[in-house]
Amino acid sequence: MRTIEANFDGLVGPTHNYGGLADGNVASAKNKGLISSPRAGVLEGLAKMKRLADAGLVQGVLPPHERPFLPRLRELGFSGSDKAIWDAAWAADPVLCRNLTSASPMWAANAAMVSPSADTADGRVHFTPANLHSTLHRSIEGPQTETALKAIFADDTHFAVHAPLPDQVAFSDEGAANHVRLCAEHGEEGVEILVFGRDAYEDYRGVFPARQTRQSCEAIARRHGLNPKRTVIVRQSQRAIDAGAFHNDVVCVGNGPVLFFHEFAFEDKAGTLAAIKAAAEDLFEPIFVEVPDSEVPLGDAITSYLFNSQLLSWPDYDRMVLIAPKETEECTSTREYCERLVAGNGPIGDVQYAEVRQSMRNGGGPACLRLRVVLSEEERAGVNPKCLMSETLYQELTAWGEKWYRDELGPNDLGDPALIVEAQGALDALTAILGLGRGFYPFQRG
Ligand code: SUG
Repeated sequence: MRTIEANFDGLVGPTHNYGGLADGNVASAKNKGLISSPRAGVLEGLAKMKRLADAGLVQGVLPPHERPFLPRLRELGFSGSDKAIWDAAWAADPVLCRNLTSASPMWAANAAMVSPSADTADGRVHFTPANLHSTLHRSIEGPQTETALKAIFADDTHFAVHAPLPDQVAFSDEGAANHVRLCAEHGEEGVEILVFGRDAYEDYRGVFPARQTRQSCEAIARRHGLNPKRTVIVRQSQRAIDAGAFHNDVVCVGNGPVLFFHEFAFEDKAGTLAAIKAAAEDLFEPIFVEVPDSEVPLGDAITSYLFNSQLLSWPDYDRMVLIAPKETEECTSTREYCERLVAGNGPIGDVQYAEVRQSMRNGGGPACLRLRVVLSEEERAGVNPKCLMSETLYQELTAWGEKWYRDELGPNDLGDPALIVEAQGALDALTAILGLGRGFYPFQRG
């Protein structure tokens, strides 16, 4: 039976904007206040999904969340109609309102940590939705992500969708962005690498926050039933975090036996590589593709997002393909590095550039937009088929985005209550397209 790696991409939401909300994310800070184009954003995302589906890869869709998130305002004491709540909240606390309007669930790599069935004690695919405790605008994502995963991976003979970790700073968790799985073949037992930025019990001092704790990684490994012998929990380098690598996937990506990473990705590089080798013993020989700082300075890696690429086993091709953002092509050091990379005889044979500029301006590259889920054929048959990309779904979602999404959204447009009506209309229509069931979103439950 063939086991594949599916990519589930977060659909860019109707309120996509540049809020400057993510501390430690250089692009988010730099582009704060720019005019966004939600329509261009959703179409770019769909084009990327279509490209992978057309190549024969399994591609899924994760729905955007309800934004602005009025249930939080109700919890915080605002009452009345949606418009009354929004008008009052916008007048009283526009910063809070902006935080509740971010389309950040599009970055599906932060939706959850996922362990394939080949790695787990009970032989099911395990998901832990991320609590995203570190940022106000993302800390509201976990419960809706859990609902979405349960709607898409509903069959509990194959799938275990956990609740997010406790919403507490010690268990701060950012999902698969800090997780790499190496293996010989997707369906075989692999090595799971969980990367944290700080220990919850230390007095962490950095230029920027370290979003993932060691304790959250340990808890996820336990609840997913991972084999301790095949699990590596390592520290991201503070140097990388301080330079703006707010997730490990800004400096590292893996696929199959290949780990592609920047020289300064890990706090203890030698120890990390030795631990991975030891964990892979008897399974496969890891292939380390290390990018030296002398060839790609850390700053270039972060602005170009070279590592925030999708490293993919490509149908009918014996080398891997790296889907990198256009910005990697536009940066001299990374473009030249990629040219040398594919000209060599290493495991990566092709670099293709994808235009995801709307997302990139918020610090989200091709790898941020996708959640990887390894699925056997049987497991795949248990996935909600309406969420899997096809020519028909692509056409439907394109028409849907063109109908409902604004071409432009500026910082002050977020105060417009008409945006609530539009966003809810769009999500109502989407619920039907993706077969998620009425009542999927809080606003549909009344
Ligand atoms: O959490 N940006 C996201 C980007 C997430 C990228 N994900 C991965 N690396 N996997 C974040 O920093 C910016 C939102 C704003 O400023 O409007 C934001 O949340």
